[in-house]
Amino acid sequence: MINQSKIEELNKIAKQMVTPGKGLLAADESMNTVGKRFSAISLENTEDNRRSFREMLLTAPGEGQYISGVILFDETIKQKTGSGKSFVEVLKEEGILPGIKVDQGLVDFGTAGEKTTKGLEGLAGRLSEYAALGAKFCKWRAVITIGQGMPTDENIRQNAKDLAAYALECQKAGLVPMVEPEVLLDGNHTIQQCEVASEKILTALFEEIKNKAVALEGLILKTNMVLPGKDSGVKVMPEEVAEATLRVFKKVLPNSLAGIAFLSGGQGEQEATANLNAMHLAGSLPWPITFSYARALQDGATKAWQGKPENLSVAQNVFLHRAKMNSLASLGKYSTDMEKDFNVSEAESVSQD
Ligand code: 5MM
Repeated sequence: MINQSKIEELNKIAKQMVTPGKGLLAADESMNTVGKRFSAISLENTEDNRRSFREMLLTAPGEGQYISGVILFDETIKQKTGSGKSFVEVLKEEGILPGIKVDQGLVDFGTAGEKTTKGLEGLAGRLSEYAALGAKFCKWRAVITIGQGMPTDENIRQNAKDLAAYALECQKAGLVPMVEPEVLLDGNHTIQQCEVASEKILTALFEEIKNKAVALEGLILKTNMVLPGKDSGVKVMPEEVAEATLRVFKKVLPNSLAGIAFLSGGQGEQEATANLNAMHLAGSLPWPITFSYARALQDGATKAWQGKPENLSVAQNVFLHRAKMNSLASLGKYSTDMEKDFNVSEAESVSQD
């Protein structure tokens, strides 16, 4: 059981994470995932290139207007800018909360391709280390696969139990847990199948959260929007995505949950923005809802950057534009016309040699 004064502190941080008009940047890619992003721009996956990449994202001037928190990776929370300032310090100066991914990646569950997430072993020790480094919140991602006979009830239950166990450990350590169950976009499933899978995992997750007496006021849910599979060939309008997603949330989520932040999951940048915007046009909601994107905030900036110092300021402008569009979407004030105001030709004139 978490005591009341700790719950109040957690609630303060959680509220700050979902401040109206702000959202989160997920910059917690593990080594392999950064490697994939870098191979798209033909950049070697070295420690220094990863540091420069994070520096490009974390030092964009004024990003604290749009970004409330950044999820860092173990290596990144210990790194410094080229001029020697720690990334944690850089974020604090912008009024941004430093967060940290504390799961240790996916492992096989059964033989059909389902996964669970490892990282509970030694978690308490890692949490106190991260808290000492300045982290204020944590993230743990579990993935749910839709396919032949999947997701299984066993996989849903195990992921829900692990997420709840992680969340309780975080709260004991004074860190706000962000629980991230992600129903993957991969596959040719329908939007209805995604809705069913999303409802199942969220139902199980909030049952386990209740069983463990995790304080809802100090908890952030990071999850997927309800969408058809990316190989289904079906395109749905933002209104339909919002309707299906909010139907699940209203059915399953307790009102006292501190907030919700979406992952982008492989949606295009503008698609993720438009879908978030639509959530805010569908009437008032009991929870603040915002973004916690990785790819949908980073892709354009990464392409503009190409790993070249001479592209830094253009790349940061691309990033700031995307952050601003999502900030507006988190208030229901975005329209696609706003994309035209951005000087794309400047972003395209970067050196790619
Ligand atoms: C940054 O990507 C995170 C996963 O990284 P690894 O697979 O390398 O561990 C991921 O948890 C991320 O925070 C969310 O999935 C959101 O990212 P997207 O790109 O889906 O918005």
